[in-house]
Amino acid sequence: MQLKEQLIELRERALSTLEKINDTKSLEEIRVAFLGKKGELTSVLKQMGKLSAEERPVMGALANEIREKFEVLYTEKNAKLKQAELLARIESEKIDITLPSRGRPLGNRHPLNIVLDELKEIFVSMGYNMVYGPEVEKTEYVFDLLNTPEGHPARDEGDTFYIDDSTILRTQTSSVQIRTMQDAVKNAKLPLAIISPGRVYRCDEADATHSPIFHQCEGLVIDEGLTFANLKGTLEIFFKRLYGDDIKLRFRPHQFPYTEPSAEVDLSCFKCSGKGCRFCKGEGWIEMLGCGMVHPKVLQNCGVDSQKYTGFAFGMGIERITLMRYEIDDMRFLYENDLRFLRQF
Ligand code: 2NM
Repeated sequence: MQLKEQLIELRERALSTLEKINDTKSLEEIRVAFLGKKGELTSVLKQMGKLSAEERPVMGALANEIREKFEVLYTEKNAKLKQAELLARIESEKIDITLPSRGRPLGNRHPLNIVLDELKEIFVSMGYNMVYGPEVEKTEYVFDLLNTPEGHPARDEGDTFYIDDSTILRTQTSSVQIRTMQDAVKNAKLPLAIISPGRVYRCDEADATHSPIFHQCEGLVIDEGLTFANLKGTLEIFFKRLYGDDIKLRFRPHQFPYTEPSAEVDLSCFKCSGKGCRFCKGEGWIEMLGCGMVHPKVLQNCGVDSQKYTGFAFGMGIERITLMRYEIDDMRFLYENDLRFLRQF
């Protein structure tokens, strides 16, 4: 076949194929098959060498015209198909933003944290600072400096989680008070008033009133001229703020190695107001905390001048305060993470 006829046949075929194409992928295939390095038009052009000098420019012009025509149609078609494909994609990926969202239910605070926050708020409003310390402690800070020597029942391995001979999980937060007193002496920061809320550990079987991990808040005030009257007044204000003005406090003599004199404090029963009921086991009173005037030996152990300063301290269990606050009769509810319980607060 003559080159001219080949070119014309090629043009008819290319243009009619182009006409029928309906997607960009096939369009690209056609472009390669026609104009690519090994494309049909290219291979026809390679035969130009065989032509005579007169024929060559004529055929060249025809080939160029075919290529230009193809390219114009190709560009038009490509734009049209791309636009159609984009629209199809937008349609298929459409998101219905009018659907209502699934919602994220808000959680609520744990009763222990509600009580802890109230307690902090009351003491901070009375001028106390909050201090924290390590839960893994040296026996020196939890026992020795607190006037609790070796052999004392409070150090018993049956009650305390020992890590080694001189390291324990703290059984009370008093080690924070010891560190704070030492620091206050070193940096001339006396007088001081602090609370030390935190987690403490004891080898107890979990039951309605015990847990091996629980929370305490201890307090310590050191100043010149403090007496037991200041301690009583402070605790009275605290519990009235927490439970209301009707609550009564009863101080019973007690013994702690780190305070002298010491007392345990009972509160009038929230259920029966002192008449005696199931909750207070007929007593009318519920034991709530321990307290006392800091033992002069403890002050001296921390470098505090016990001739110049006196101090009072107290310690209370957050769980016990929480149970009473919300009339919960089993401590285990606080740890079971049962939403039916937790959602009530
Ligand atoms: C209690 C009861 C009574 C107490 C004493 C001290 C310190 F460090 F000042 F000596 N801190 N905490 C204390 C006193 C703790 O818990 C039932």
